[in-house]
Amino acid sequence: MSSAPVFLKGPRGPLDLDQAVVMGILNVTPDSFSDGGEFVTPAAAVDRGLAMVEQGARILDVGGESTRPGAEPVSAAQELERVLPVVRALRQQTDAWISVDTTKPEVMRAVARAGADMINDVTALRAPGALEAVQSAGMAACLMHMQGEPRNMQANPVYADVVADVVAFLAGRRQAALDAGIAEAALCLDPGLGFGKTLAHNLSLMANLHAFDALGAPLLVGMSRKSLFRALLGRDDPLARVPASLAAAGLAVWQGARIVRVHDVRESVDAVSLANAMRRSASGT
Ligand code: PT1
Repeated sequence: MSSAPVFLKGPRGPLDLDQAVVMGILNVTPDSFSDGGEFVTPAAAVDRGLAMVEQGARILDVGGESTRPGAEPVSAAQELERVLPVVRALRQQTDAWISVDTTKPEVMRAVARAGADMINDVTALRAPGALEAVQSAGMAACLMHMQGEPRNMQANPVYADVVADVVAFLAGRRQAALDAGIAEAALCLDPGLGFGKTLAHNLSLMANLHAFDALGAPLLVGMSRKSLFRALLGRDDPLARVPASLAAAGLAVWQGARIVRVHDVRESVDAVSLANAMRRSASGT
């Protein structure tokens, strides 16, 4: 018995996701929560991105607007000033996929011209014009679930049934993307760990990733260094959350996640490789 190939379709061709891959976080914001805004100049961000590719990242996720709890929005002009030079330079120097973490259609259109492969949108392409921007560029997209907005999302998150609610939301956004003419193979989905969720909500999602199989799209998850590990383990320092983040990455891939979004690429590649090997062993391949 062989299962269908898993891949993501982008403007330059497919990204093979038969084995799960690591997406490296490349923040170009001055207020990034767990890397201290170290990588703010374009040249330094590009070096950091290329280093992550050497460490085994198959996707770089370039972000010019923080979406962590409490973050304030930035203008499209500000975001483009941060992100565009980095995307342009990376495109000339690597074949790895370039994803851009943005919610703004104006940014989506500009980074498409600069060679980005994918839009990672924590608002699941809900901004007016976002679906069209991705569709017309032929880019891939990650549609993520969030309750509320970054500024207030952790105030009092409430769900009837968090797993069922998030699955239903993603099914609806996937359908909206298909209706806008985006290819089925260009979509991946993300439960949005830490985005309007209590520790119990996050754990429920992390323990039930199989519930997302029915959606018929590769799953991306991001839990790297997030405050759910402070809530669970009392780790105030984001760096002290790395061991649990690695375990969580492995457990997510074991349950079928195909992309894990991480700060610590080298270490995460090992965790993902272990889980990939265990899945191959379990399936007899
Ligand atoms: C994510 C994600 C993202 N996370 C996708 N994109 C962030 N697709 C940015 C905390 O609780 O999971 N998936 N883009 C970062 N967001 C957060 C959220 C950072 C919560 C920190 C926390 O500490």
